[in-house]
Amino acid sequence: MEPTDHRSAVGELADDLRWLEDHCRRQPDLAAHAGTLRLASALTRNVIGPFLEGQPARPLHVAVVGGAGAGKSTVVNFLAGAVVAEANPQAGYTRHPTAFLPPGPAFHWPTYIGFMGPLHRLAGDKPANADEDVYQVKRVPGDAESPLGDFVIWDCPDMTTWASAGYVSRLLEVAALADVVVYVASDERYNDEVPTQFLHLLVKAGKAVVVVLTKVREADAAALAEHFRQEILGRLPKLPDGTSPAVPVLTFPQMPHAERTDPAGAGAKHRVPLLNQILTLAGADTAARVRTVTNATKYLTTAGDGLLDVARRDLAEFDAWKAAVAAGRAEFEERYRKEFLSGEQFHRIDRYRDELMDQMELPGAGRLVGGLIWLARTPYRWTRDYVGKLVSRPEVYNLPEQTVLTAALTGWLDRLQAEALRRAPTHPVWKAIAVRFESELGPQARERFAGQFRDFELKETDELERAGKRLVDTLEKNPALLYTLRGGKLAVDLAVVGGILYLTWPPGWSLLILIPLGVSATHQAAELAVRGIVEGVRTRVRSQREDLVTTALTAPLAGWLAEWPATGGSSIEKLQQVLRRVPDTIRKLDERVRAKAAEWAATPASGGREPPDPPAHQGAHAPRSPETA
Ligand SMILES: Nc1nc2c(ncn2[C@@H]2O[C@H](COP(=O)(O)OP(=O)(O)O)[C@@H](O)[C@H]2O)c(=O)[nH]1
Ligand SMILES: [Mg+2]
Repeated sequence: MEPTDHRSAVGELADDLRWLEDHCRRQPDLAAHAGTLRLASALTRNVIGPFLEGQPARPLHVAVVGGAGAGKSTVVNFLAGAVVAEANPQAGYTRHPTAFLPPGPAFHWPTYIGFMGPLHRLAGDKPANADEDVYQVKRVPGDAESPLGDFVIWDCPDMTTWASAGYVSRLLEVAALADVVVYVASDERYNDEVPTQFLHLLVKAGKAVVVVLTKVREADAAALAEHFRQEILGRLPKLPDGTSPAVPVLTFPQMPHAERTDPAGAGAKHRVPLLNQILTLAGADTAARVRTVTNATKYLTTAGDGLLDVARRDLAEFDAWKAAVAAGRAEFEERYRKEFLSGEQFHRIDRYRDELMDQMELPGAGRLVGGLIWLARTPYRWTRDYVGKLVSRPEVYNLPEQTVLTAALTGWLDRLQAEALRRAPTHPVWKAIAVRFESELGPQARERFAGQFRDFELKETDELERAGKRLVDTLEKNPALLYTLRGGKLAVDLAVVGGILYLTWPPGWSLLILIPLGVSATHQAAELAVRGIVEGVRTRVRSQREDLVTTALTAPLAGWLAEWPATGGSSIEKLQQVLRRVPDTIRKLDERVRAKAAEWAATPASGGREPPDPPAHQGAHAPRSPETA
């Protein structure tokens, strides 16, 4: 990859995952999966992109997340050491994320293109409940040296449902960005399903997570923390090395108002352990950032397959459509065979048969002998025609070919439409087909078929003509064979007559019966031979016609129908593209991140942070520096 190739790769991957996310959002039962995809695309644009672009490690980001009313804003205030976030009893009050920058000199806010995706930085101040795709940046007031001096602290919207495209997406955007996540759960709702799923997702995505259980009665603290470890964290999948992910669990007690609103003073005894945990977890800046980025690519690499599951499932529906098209085609061909081909006599061939029989008759002088023999066959001819009329069944009325083909096409399309309608509620691929069937697919298919049919008609006439001609031409172009046959027939006739005369000598009245019988028998034999040849031709023509229907009509139409849902900028076309492209891009970015991480490791690491200031409050827990923890 060229030095700047990562930009297009990052943009492409983030866009592909975003597209897949939107695609999933259209299927309500895939809301959680859409969330996973959102996290993946946000990791790409907010973590991998800036890292490859050479953004410095500072500032690190700590995101405070959790269910409604869990105490997130309260925890944000404890991290900041001042009341900066609006703690509000109203659930779902915070609708967009707010970043709190530490006091002191402004630091470099990431300027990477695509950073935070669709979220715009809000200019000016807005209440936290403004429900827009924005984030706010505020500064922690005061100029005290804060222990989290190089962290941006994010207060996030609640995690209550996967189904909201709005604030869940904003939350995921920030969660992806975070180097450390503080997951807040209150004593009364610590095992709510959706926030727990969210916690699991964050841990699986390799985020450094600290859990804070709030509003816990002092007496229950240890037991609750243990219970949480067992029940909530215990359900997490093990790491590849067989250990469980290390997620520290802290408890915040029910705090009186005075403590809650004075985190650096009266509340410091609760604050310090939390700060310690975060500093411990984060470690040095560069190390923290490298871990955030490498965990992000690791997650994308291992979760990539799962992320694309939906795309694969959709393509499986597409395959089901193709199968329905193929089944319809088979039915079409079967119907053509049954309703037309089996009953079709190709009468044009009979004309060639008569021509062939005529050719067997002798020309010139031979015609006199032939005429006499013909005369002798008169009773046979009459009897044959009479019996023929008696035994021949009236010809079955065969439907015209075009009628059969048109009906078969209607059957094929009706069957497909019924299938699309039946499956429309189960999957968007079918729904899209069903919606566009009446107005687009049906008319377009008929139009194509009509065009193909004209072509088919020309070819079939041509084929029939050629088969018949070949029959007659064989004799016409081969005079030796023709004369042998003619002479042969005459010779047999004469031999039969001679034989009868010899056997019945002296001639009597019986000859009048025996000679016509004899020459009729030879003629009948000749006619049977010709008929056999002609029937062979008829069979060949029939199978040629069957092939022609396949190559000129059903195969091209089936091909077109099968691909129809994947054309015209449809989602299937895009799905195929995404499925091809995403694993490839993830691999490229992974390589690039590894290389860059190795570069960072080679340069002297920036040092650890100062431990938090000892709290003014008496009896507080002694702060631990990250190095000694
Ligand atoms: N009594 C008491 N109330 C708390 C405590 N922590 C949070 N609260 C209240 O719980 C409500 C929700 O807290 P908040 O931090 O806004 O939660 P968020 O919705 O997760 O941001 C607010 O009214 C807080 O004042 C606590 O320790 N004790
Ligand atoms: Mg809040």
